[in-house]
Amino acid sequence: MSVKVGTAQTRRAFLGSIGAGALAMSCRTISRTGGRKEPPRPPNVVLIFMDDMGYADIGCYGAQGYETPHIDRLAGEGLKFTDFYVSQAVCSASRASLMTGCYSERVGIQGALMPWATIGLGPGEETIADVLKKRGYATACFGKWHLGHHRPFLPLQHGFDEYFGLPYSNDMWPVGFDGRPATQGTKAGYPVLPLYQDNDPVDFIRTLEDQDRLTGLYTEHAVRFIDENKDRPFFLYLPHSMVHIPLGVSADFRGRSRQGLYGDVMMEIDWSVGRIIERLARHDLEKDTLVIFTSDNGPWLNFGGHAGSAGPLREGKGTMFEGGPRVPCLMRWPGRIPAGAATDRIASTIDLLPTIAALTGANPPKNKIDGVNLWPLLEGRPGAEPRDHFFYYYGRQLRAVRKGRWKLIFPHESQSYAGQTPGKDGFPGPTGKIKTGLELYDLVADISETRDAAGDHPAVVAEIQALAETARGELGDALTGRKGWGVREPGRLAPDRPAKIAHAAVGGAIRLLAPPSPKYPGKGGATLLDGERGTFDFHDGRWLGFEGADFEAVIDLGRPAAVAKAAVGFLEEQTSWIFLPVRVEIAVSADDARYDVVAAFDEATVPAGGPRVKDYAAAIPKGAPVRYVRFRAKSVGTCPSWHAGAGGKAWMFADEIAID
Ligand SMILES: [Ca+2]
Ligand SMILES: [Ca+2]
Repeated sequence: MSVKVGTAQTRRAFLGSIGAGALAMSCRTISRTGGRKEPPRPPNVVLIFMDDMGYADIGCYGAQGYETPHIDRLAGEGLKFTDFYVSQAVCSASRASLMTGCYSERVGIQGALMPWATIGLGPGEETIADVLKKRGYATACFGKWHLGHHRPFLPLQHGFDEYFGLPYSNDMWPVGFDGRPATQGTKAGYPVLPLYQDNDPVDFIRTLEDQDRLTGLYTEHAVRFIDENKDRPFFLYLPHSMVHIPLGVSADFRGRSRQGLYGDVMMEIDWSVGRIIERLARHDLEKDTLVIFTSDNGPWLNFGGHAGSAGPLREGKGTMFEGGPRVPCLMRWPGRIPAGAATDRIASTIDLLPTIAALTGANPPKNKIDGVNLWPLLEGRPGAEPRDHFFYYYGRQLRAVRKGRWKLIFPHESQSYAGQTPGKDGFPGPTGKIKTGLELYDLVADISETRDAAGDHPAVVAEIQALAETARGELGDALTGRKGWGVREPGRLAPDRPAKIAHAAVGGAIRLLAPPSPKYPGKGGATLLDGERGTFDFHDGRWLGFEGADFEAVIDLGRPAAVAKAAVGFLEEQTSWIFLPVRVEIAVSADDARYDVVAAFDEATVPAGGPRVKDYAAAIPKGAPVRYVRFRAKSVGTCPSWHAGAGGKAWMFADEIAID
């Protein structure tokens, strides 16, 4: 604590002690702030991040049917970007880039992490919060994180002092689109949606009424945090769960807009922005605070009236046409960013970290990043163009590159909303597919990407192709089969034991009493004797999954042998309805007829945190030679009463049997 306060005081003391010579040297700084003294402390940063909000969902970007006066005020008193991009038009990839200043390829986070994901943002990655915390900032995240929900990946392990919110998307819950508990399909298999405080779940979002509270809850935390930290530099990251479906809004705003529930939710978000601006003003912090407002990707258009609008832009979320990655962005810092300004220069969320680091005097990350410092653009320096190109990745595919006004799209297959009838009342409609060729669009003359101009501008195509090659070499590209040399691994949860194991029965004969579920068949019984142990990821092909059923396997060593030890491993991942056996029994035999039980383990089924693997090992008493070893495991059968899936079929996952 004292370090943080001390940093601010040190800087203030330094500014107070500079002499005439130093003042002369810093006249450039003073002149661009209109004669005002430099702020007495590095600026606070408030970063408000929407979920699935489209390009045309704010008043000043053309929203219809509701007003957003507080958000528009950020534009009136700051800078409006018309050509601002997220790295990918999907939640986790987009957030990985926002937090690290990197294309998501570089940090190994793709798509939207599911509740059973065992990966997350790598421990070696430095986030905006990390760099600001080292600079002495108080840091907080209130809202949707979605960069890994296991403890090593949560905000407190990535530079934040405080966290409150959902660890992933608000639709990753066992509730149907009608708001009733889901009894079948993918949703039935989701765990109950937890609400975290710091590192632990403190509540659950079980109903649509619970969703109605989220915007208000996040806002109250944000306002309290500003109050508590008004005397020191702070970084407030407010990634709203809205306006991602299922939409939720408080009673104060329900029915207020002329655009249905979506408009109501946007009005509540606008209220929230107003509360934050008011709080900054109350503490006289407006001129000490950079406020940034943007979105993680464009609208999820097949949700119809429950989705936003991309306005003139083509397509939406999940595509790399402009409606997917191009989002509104407003930045306000009175006295430093000219009021009422607009820019059509290219900029991206990946540029926020280096920009903020430069503004605050924080050290940039040790690892290579992709972002550039946008400050020359923010302060309105004539001709500033800190970024002249942008790579549009989706998944591991480099789908397009923008250079200046031109966007070259590479041949790929994409999700498409065009020509589909959207759903309504919170239910999704279908999505289609579209195949593109090599297509060139002039985004200045043709913002909707309607006229392929590749044939008219071969030199532009060639120039952007060459640029694309640099990205493919460094960051990879699945469309051209390239692996990048500059990519880093995400963080992975891994069992605390070697992945490979040598033992006497590798490649041996095994008989299963009943086959595993066809959903998790591995390579059949051979999976249990291949010398490889399962990871924490039950999708890794190394586990045999048994649904609501017991397990029995018999190993035949081929001839009587001296056996000292026999063991078998099981996985537990309760959020995915996978439990340890309630009883494991290991028995040996010389003739496959008469078995002697050498060990039995009873396991109490109790609530447990993240995934774990447990090996059940028996020491075999010296005596008669052993040819057969039998493993029996009794399943808990159904999820216990305290579990979110109470009464549903429980899973049991077995892997490597080791014989020594
Ligand atoms: Ca999103
Ligand atoms: Ca194995």
